[in-house]
Amino acid sequence: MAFELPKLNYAFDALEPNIDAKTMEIHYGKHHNGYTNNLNNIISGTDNEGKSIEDILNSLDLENKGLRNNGGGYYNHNLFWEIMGPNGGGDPSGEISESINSNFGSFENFKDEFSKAAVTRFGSGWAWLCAHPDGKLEICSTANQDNPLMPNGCGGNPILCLDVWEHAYYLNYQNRRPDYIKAFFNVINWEEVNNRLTNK
Ligand code: MN3
Repeated sequence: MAFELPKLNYAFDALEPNIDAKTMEIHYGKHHNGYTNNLNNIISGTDNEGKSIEDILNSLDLENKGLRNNGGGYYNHNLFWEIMGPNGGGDPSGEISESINSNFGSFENFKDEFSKAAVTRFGSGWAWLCAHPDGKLEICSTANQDNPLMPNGCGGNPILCLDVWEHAYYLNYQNRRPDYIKAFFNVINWEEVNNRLTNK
């Protein structure tokens, strides 16, 4: 069973003006679709065929650059689309709110630390929020399409991510990555982040 490009739960223009429709169309339809097709071609006929994407990434040989880049690209964008939405933004509520407050002191502190991880990732990559089994939340960032599930990652369960590749923002924000990061907070679907934290 091959991996499929997941259906978007909202229209390309649903995240305007924070993320523009053209960027969404190209990012989802070209970039994510490309990672999906490449991943399927790479695992076809190998031991990885039929495994979950999480299992593939957990047991990844980092020297396998094709699988690393495309398997990561497939997983990362799946999560990215899900944790955003047209009715997003605002302050988190429920368990995620309590967990953010106890791990980072306040939502404002969390925003500062997450934004810093996203701004300071040099070149292409991602910023992450991961939940560890002991209740600890951890912010990390990864290069290219690497992610926390890989053997070189911070581990834990990724519950929030932000794509800081230029393809994610350049049409609308050009070199202004900090403005894009600020806008991202207007479209975070905290309900979905909360579901991931509580494994619903
Ligand atoms: Mn991307």
